[in-house]
Amino acid sequence: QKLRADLRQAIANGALHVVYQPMYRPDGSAIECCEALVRWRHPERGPVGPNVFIPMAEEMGLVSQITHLVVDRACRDCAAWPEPLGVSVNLSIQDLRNDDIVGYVAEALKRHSLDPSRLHLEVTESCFMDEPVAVSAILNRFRKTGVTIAIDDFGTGFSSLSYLDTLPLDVVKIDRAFIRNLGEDQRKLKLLRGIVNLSRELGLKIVVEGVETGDQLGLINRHSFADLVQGFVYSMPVEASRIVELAAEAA
Ligand code: G
Ligand code: G
Ligand code: MN
Ligand code: NA
Repeated sequence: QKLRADLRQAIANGALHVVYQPMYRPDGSAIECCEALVRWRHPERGPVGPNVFIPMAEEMGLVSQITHLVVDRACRDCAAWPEPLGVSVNLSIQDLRNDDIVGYVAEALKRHSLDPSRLHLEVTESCFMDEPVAVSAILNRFRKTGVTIAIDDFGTGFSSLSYLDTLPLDVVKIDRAFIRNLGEDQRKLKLLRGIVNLSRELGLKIVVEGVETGDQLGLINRHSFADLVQGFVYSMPVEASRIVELAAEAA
């Protein structure tokens, strides 16, 4: 209960922080985009993870305020990075229940003079399962404004593969569950190859998430499974200012 009150106050005070995790070309030769990840440092408890406080904010009806904060910071920070480096923001299902988000995003892009194509929005599979019609309507409106749309945590839900075709998607982010134990598991490998081939046929870009080891990266490269790689093997989430250095080092 106290934690909820503290969260409400942190949101009101803008006391949340945003870090960024780069998505690299598979050979490490460039960073193309960075995922914005929100952080909360509680004055007494220390860091509280978004796995804890995002569901709380959703229950409290406050998650859209967090989204607004993250969108604004992400646009501001990305505008200071070298072009065409992009930034990717996670949306909650609650954001997609309210048309206001489309206008808010457009204003944030204008406020920071950021080209819409540099902003990516990540929506999880479960959003589509819950409310496919409403979600696809709002994503279509976003698409018209020129932002890039990604489906996040792909392969963890039970969504129909037909969503890949019917929704206005540009990017598929394959969940890290697929990457774990990939080396030993022939069936997992075949499943991953199927998803990758299907996505490519549909013209979607593939981000493989949660790549932790050199072995995993090697396997992904041998099979050409990724257009971009995100994971600890390349970088942890870092401060916005560090992204410029990492981008220069990669090049
Ligand atoms: O950064 P970390 O691995 O702790 O994130 C845990 C979860 O929280 C992930 O599923 C991630 O998508 C989610 N998350 C992180 N930042 C945000 C955010 O700004 N908005 C929303 N809705 N989810 C976020
Ligand atoms: O659900 P989503 O994909 O938005 O979550 C991103 C989260 O994954 C971030 O909180 C980030 O901290 C975490 N993450 C990023 N790279 C790795 C990785 O290589 N391994 C693991 N286990 N988690 C990662
Ligand atoms: Mn994500
Ligand atoms: Na994910």
